[in-house]
Amino acid sequence: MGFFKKLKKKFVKEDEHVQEDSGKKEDVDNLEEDQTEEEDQDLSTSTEEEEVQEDVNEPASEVVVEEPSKEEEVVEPDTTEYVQDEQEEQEEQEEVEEVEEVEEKESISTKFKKGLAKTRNSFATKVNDLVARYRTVDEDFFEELEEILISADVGVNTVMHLIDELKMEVKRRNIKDTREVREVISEKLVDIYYGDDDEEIEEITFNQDGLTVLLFVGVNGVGKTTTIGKMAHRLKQQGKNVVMAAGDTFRAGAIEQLEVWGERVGVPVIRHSEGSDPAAVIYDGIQSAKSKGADVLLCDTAGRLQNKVNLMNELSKVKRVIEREIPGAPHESLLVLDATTGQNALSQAKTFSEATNVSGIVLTKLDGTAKGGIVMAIRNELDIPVKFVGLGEKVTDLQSFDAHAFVYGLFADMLEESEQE
Ligand SMILES: Nc1nc2c(ncn2[C@@H]2O[C@H](COP(=O)(O)OP(=O)(O)OP(=O)(O)O)[C@@H](O)[C@H]2O)c(=O)[nH]1
Ligand SMILES: [Mg+2]
Repeated sequence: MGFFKKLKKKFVKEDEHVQEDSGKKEDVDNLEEDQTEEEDQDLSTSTEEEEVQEDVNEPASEVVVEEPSKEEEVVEPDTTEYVQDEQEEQEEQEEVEEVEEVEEKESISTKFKKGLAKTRNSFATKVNDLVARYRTVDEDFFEELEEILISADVGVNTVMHLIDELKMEVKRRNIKDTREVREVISEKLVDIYYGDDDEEIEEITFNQDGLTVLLFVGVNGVGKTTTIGKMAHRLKQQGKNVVMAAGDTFRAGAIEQLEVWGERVGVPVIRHSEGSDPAAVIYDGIQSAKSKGADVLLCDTAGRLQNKVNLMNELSKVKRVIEREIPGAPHESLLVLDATTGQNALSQAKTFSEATNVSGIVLTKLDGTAKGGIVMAIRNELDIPVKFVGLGEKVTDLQSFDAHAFVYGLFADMLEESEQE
């Protein structure tokens, strides 16, 4: 099967695919029916979550949504009845998760397609134009393709590798028509992204017994605080109990900014006053999260201090405090990079890696650039996984990175067009 067909099957005809794939079409249907019935009878559970979601989507709304999770925390009768309840709840939860997973899959393709519109428009236009001008695949064709890929920020080394692979594949399959090359490009991009790794989406490594601490680092303005807000929402949707710590005590207004996010997504924020020691804030954050029995602590940090050395020293100190309080923490040090800064993002990654041992990257503002190819460059030249991408400013615009969805986002128009051919 051609690669476009595969992507189409996965993303365009996602509905059928998801159901076929899981082999549980009926289960899912039944479950949806069950849920509607439940919703009719009992408006207090899932409907409440939907309302929360709606509020969250409207930044202007001032509704603070802390209550539902608190109520859940408080219920702890130690009777056998409770054990049964818990079992039932767990089963229900599993069912709900299954449905949510389906919904999540459905939205991923739309999210990536929307978020990558700028890159797709520029990249696809150029590729289509190239294909129109060259009927046959030759050396000049590859040279121009190379330029297009470099202008999309794919990164010189990655482009070289990609072009070599393409040439081999074209020869192997004896492809003469340039139109067919588009499909091979999409396939090779995914291959090169994953390399020898399994095609697995890398997400957060959670602490299996106790509090998971996620540290967010990156230069000023890249989107750390915004990402933390989005992440808090995401984790809450997954049923996790989240706390945030306002570790940026340097920039004026930084603490308040995180508090606004806290209110918006209904998550408590641990803060000190401006100018205080960030390591002390994070320490308090850990104590507070532990005493609340929270699952995840999200730590914001400053993007700029008096100078770079100070910033790196401060981050190292914060990290040491976290390590001392919880062995094995931070469970992730996520470096936030702004996709619109292009190749400069690579040098930022090198600097931060020295101070904090970056475990993954969050690439923000992919929606704001026509050079989304930077994802490929980061993955290939840094060998650090891109775990999440920011595809917009809304609370729901943080997505876990999936190379197939990414390539689908880049080639969506061509895929749809190829259906008509
Ligand atoms: N379009 C778009 N904008 C984003 C995204 N992520 C963040 N932003 C915007 O980027 C700007 C900066 O975001 P912040 O979260 O304040 O960045 P920061 O890294 O915390 O900055 P400092 O606190 O100054 O270090 C805000 O206007 C955000 O709305 C994204 O994925 N897409
Ligand atoms: Mg910030």
